[in-house]
Amino acid sequence: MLAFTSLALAATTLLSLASALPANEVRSTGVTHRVFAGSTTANNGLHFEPENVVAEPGDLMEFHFLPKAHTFTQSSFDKPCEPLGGEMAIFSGFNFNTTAGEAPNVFTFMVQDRNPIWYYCSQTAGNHCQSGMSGVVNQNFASDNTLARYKENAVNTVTRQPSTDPLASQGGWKLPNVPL
Ligand SMILES: *[C@@H]1O[C@H](CO)[C@@H](O)[C@H](O)[C@H]1NC(C)=O
Ligand SMILES: [Cu+2]
Repeated sequence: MLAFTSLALAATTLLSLASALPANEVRSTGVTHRVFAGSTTANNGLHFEPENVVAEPGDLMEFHFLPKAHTFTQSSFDKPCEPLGGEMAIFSGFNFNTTAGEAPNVFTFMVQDRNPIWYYCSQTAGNHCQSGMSGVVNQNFASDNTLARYKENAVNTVTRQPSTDPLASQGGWKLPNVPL
């Protein structure tokens, strides 16, 4: 019993040590990829632009939101329009609504590795995800998992939200939208 207790203690210590470490171990490259959510030209505005980005670990992805209310919501390839489970899934929340021009804040996260990051807009008014409002960072171009297929598979899905709170965001930062 004593051994068990000290093991449990050790595990707790390790856990608290791990959470004390800086969350981000990837070194910044200083490169920022800007993506516009809700283009006014392509696909009647239901579009991320550019929607297929290749990024290095340490690059920033910076989302600029156009009218009216869009989100960045991470998903798997296999389940379009459904949020990726777990605490590491990236979600902007509906914090970037705007009636004209770009929202005053951007949503930014740092790319951690070269694995694909699939994402969609979780706006259900107008079924943005089913209409093709989705994108990918670091698609594996050797695989059949293409963005075109993701969009095809999205058509007959039902959009799910990562949280019952539409403003809950995780995995990124809400930062002021600074002009270039
Ligand atoms: C943005 O609009 C969505 C509905 O599209 C709403 O749920 C959300 O609360 C709005 N966000 C803010 C910050 O008002
Ligand atoms: Cu949208």
